[in-house]
Amino acid sequence: MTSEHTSGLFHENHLVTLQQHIMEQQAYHPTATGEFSWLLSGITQASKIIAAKVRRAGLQDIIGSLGKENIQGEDVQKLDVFANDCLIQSLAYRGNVGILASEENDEPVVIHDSGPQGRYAVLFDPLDGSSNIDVNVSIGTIFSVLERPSGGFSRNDPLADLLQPGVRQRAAGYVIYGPSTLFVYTTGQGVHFFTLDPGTGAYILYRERVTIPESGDIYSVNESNFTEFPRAVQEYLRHIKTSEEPSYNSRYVGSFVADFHRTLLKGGIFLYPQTRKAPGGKLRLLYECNPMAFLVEQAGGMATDGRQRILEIQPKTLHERTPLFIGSPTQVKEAMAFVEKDSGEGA
Ligand code: P6P
Repeated sequence: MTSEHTSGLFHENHLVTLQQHIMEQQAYHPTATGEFSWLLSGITQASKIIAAKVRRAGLQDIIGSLGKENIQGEDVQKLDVFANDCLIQSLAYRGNVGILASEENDEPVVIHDSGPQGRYAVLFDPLDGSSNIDVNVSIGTIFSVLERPSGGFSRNDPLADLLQPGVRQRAAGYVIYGPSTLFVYTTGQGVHFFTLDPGTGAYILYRERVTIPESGDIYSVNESNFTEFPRAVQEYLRHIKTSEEPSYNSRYVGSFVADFHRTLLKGGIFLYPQTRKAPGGKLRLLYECNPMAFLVEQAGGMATDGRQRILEIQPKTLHERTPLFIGSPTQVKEAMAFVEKDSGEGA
């Protein structure tokens, strides 16, 4: 059957589910037997349950706050807790996940502290952008997969197994709960998009080896923090606001997964620099910035804290934050040039 006879949902004339695609990826990881695909199917299973809940949020008492704060000092939404429980339940019984770490849990959750069952660690933000839930704006789940350096044999120090630089990630991705539910992932062999087919409950390949435009005309930043940004960032923003070639557009959803996804598709730059309120930046290194940095580099883009690759930062604590400049190489390099120039002058 030639391609013009297919609905476009068919990849090289056959429909590819996420499971098939992950199994194909196994070929690149000879050491990872089917267990890697089994682990990722734990994430997709949880995402389908979360997606169904998010879609019905207005019909059930699942919108709004639980009236308590998480370690980040943020108001915990009911759907945050639901999503967190889903991911922990789905991943705890994969038989190869030793440690889980979540934005919603102060400490890591140790599932298997020894043996091959403990081979992988999964870190996640279960429902990023949850403050947007009650205004029906896209939100998402972000995940990062590490292999425990001890090969699953814990040194009774789960944190040591988690505090690895982003270059060590085995897989990363996100689910965006928007007009459609998309699963985006990489295992180091490119970035791939899958759409959840509500009719069958299957994730179907939608785009393979997605690349970010080399340059883009959209910048994405919370402008209300302008006066709190470092001088170099203010200079950079003044520069792009007066730029005519390209003439920039501003887009800011306030949901990292949505802002990142648009940047990946249309190019440009997303930045969350340090501010007075967040002197180390707001976004978390291990389960927000590292996964997105892995994805954007796999798509040909860049991610830095203004000075160094995000993926090379050696984490010191589980919930640490970092300033973030991420997107098309042209825009990220230009932003870094302003930061470097400023530090040169400041030196
Ligand atoms: P601000 C959502 O709370 C979040 O963690 C990210 O999803 C988002 O990019 C950021 O915070 C928005 O922060 O300070 O602009 O509201």
